[in-house]
Amino acid sequence: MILWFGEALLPDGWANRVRVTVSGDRIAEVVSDCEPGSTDERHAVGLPGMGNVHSHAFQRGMAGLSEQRGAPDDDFWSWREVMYRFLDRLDPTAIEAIAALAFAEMLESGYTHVGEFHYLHHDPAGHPYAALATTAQSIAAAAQTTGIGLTLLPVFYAHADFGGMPAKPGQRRFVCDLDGFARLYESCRTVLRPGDRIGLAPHSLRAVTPDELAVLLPLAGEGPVHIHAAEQTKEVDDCVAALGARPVEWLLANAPVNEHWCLVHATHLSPTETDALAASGAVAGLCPMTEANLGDGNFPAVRYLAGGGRMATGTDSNILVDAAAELRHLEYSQRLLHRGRNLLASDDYPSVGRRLFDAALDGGARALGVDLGIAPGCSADIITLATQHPSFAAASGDGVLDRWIFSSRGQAIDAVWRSGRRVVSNGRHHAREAIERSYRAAIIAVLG
Ligand code: NGQ
Ligand code: ZN
Repeated sequence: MILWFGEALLPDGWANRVRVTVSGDRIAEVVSDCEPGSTDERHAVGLPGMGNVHSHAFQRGMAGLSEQRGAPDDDFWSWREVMYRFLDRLDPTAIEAIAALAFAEMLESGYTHVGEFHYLHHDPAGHPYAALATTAQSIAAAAQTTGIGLTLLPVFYAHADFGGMPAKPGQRRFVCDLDGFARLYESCRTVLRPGDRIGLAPHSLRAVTPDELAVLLPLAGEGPVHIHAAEQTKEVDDCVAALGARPVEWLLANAPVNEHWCLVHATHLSPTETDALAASGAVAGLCPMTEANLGDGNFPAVRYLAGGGRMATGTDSNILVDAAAELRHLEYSQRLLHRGRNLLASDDYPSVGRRLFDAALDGGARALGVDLGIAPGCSADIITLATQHPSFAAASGDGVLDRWIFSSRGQAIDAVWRSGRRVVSNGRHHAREAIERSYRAAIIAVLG
């Protein structure tokens, strides 16, 4: 298959009249400034598919269900109780159906690879399934149905809080001991397809003790390591009390944090931590829509990016799955904080959209352990924008990204190819109808 784009964003920038030869699941050749062949499929704009570094797919099924007041002081922790009650009812079939809708929406919004931070391991009674990786298999099946690339991140979860507190009943589906987890991790490998990846996910410093973390890390090998870092000020305070340091400070001092690591919700950072995290090479996994939804706080993105920090986005709770909206929200969070505009642009990158797209593409690829980009050898993960959308009138180059991210109301994607296969046309996933049917049936069964 050969795709031809009027313009395309390549690793070294925009190029015009670009011919992309796809061979099987990979990009074989990219040539700029050339005429389309008579059978080439022509599109106006080609962009590389993005990486979504943080998803809990099952939470898509409760999107919109936790927006009613339970108590006057509702917060992240009370939301978590609602989330625990929801997940209590999910069987492997429901997990697959819900994940399939989340993954289809990711593809429709421009994400072609997802890091699934997977901790719903055991049956509703908290017993391991006979086949240990049963729910990971549900996730892999949803990835297979939708075509999205998967970096499976099996989560080690052992404690309710700092100090090795025993897990609560609501956490029984997550909890493993170290030996059990090592077996589960190995089983999880068996559900992956070619091109999928696996990475290690110690849940958080709340749920994993320093000793456990040290035992776990060799499992990761050269693969990615993802951990929830500092999402809530309460967890920062509790970490100081228990470990004598703030979570990111502690990790940087006590764990081999490097470019294989992704610190998810590195929200609450001191200026010193911000600079040190930026210098570490690790990726900050930012989930601006979920972090707003949960009332987490604002990540110091201006200082972090100025310090050369790496970042990527995640859809986390999947409250609203939209790659462009995550980037927009990140910039807007900084505008509200600093009362300025175009805060995440720079001298080299006057376009906010381009700066954030490039940063998230690079950080996403690193955190997921894959190559993303329109370049020979990369998986053929490509998106085209619906340039007939009025938001794109007279746009080109970085202006296309700015208009997509800031003004297109989620109707900007036309087609998506993942691994050389077209999975989205006219903004709609090819299997959407069947996926929606299964999703509805699953939600009705769970809530009914
Ligand atoms: C999660 N979500 O693992 O799904 C968490 C809530 C926790 C976010 N942190 C559970 N956004 O952190 O204990
Ligand atoms: Zn999370």
